[in-house]
Amino acid sequence: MARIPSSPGTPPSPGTPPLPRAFSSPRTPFSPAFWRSPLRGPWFTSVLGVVLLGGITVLFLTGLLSYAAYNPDLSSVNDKTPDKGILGFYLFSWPTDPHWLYRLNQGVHVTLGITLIPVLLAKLWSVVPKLFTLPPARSLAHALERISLLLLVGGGVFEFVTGVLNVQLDYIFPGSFYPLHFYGAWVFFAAFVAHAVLKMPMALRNLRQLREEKSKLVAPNPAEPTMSRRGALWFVGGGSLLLFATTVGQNFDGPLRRTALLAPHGGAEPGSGPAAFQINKTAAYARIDPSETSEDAWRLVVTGRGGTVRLSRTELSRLPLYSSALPIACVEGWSTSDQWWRGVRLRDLAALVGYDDDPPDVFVESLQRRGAFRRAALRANQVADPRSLLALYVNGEDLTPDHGHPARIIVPAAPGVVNTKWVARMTFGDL
Ligand SMILES: Nc1nc2c(c(=O)[nH]1)N[C@H]1C(S)=C(S)[C@@H](COP(=O)(O)O)O[C@H]1N2
Ligand SMILES: [Mo]
Repeated sequence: MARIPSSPGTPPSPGTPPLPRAFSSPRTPFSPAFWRSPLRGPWFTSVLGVVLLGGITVLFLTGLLSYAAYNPDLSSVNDKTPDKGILGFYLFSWPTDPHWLYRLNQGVHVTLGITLIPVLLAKLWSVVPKLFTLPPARSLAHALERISLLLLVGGGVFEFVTGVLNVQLDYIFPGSFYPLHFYGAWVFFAAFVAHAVLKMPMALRNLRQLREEKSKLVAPNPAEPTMSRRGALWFVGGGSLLLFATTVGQNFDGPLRRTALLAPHGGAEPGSGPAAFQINKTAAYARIDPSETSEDAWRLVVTGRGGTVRLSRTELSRLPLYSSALPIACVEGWSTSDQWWRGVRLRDLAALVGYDDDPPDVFVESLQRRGAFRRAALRANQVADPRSLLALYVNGEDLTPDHGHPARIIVPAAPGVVNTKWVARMTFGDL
């Protein structure tokens, strides 16, 4: 984009007027003349800033909601950030309506986050001379401003990097991703709010008058322009559009999913047939031993105040069965459209062990022996919802091993994480 001397002291290219003495070599990033792009200036920075103001606010809110969706205050197994303290002040019982609530929330969070990457990078590029200002601090107020800038830039980059790594590398830091991303979000957002409050009036002025104010961002010795400012914005916007177009498809089925070239859960659906929708962890990955899931070996153990019941899969399939059309919506931002699940209502299982019309919370454990998502707690409102099932079938066929055979949980509006697969044990009541 901009022509920047490759090394300090590079002679000016032919055609460039000779430099005033003050701007000539030696040049380092600490001298304003080092930064020569004519694109830098208050207008360009302000446009990007306003886009990020809206976008990052939505990212923060959907991120907080995503944490609440786990019902972390219900049970320690749901809480991936147990030391959150007062940062959990806003938590609430996650509802079961509308049934696509988490799908929408997380689709927006991840898709928007990825789409904003070019805007974030352009914004950093546009203000990079400021990061090199010397002296580092002229006064206490200036020192505080620079520290907040460091938290802003560092926090922003950290949130985008941890988010993308988690999506792309499939829980590269199991368990630790959540606290990193959660605490990082609070630090980043605090610096972001301070920055927005301080800069907003100036940004609005910059946008309205469309002429260059005196600003440290304007290169004192600009290079020849290679594109216009509007052209640069279109370039950034085009990058965002490209990322959006190659990500958003992971929230849909069929041909649309195949457009999600950048998403690990994009592309073609796995296999064919009724169970050909995305799989998070396969049975082999979770080390589910087929000998433990056979009709003879597997028993569902249900416990409550009325005692314990053990049911084979055949016995379960003779209980009243119901259907619900519900999606799988993963924290990583991919989701399926509604699938037809068929199985036993969770509240009917509660009734079997002593809770006739007051279904309580339930703690669900999988056959899986290792892994952060082998157990989860569901709240009473989720158990009571007639669409919440212990599913035995999906789309008219037996569950496949990868989708949780012999039985798996499916709950409306909830994150994929609580839809425990290969269920072995359910404990109703005091968690
Ligand atoms: N036992 C067990 N259940 C699990 C998981 C797991 O790792 N182990 N992953 C969960 C997550 S994170 C998601 S998104 C869904 C995915 O369900 P699917 O593979 O059937 O699409 O299963 C959930 N159930
Ligand atoms: Mo997930």
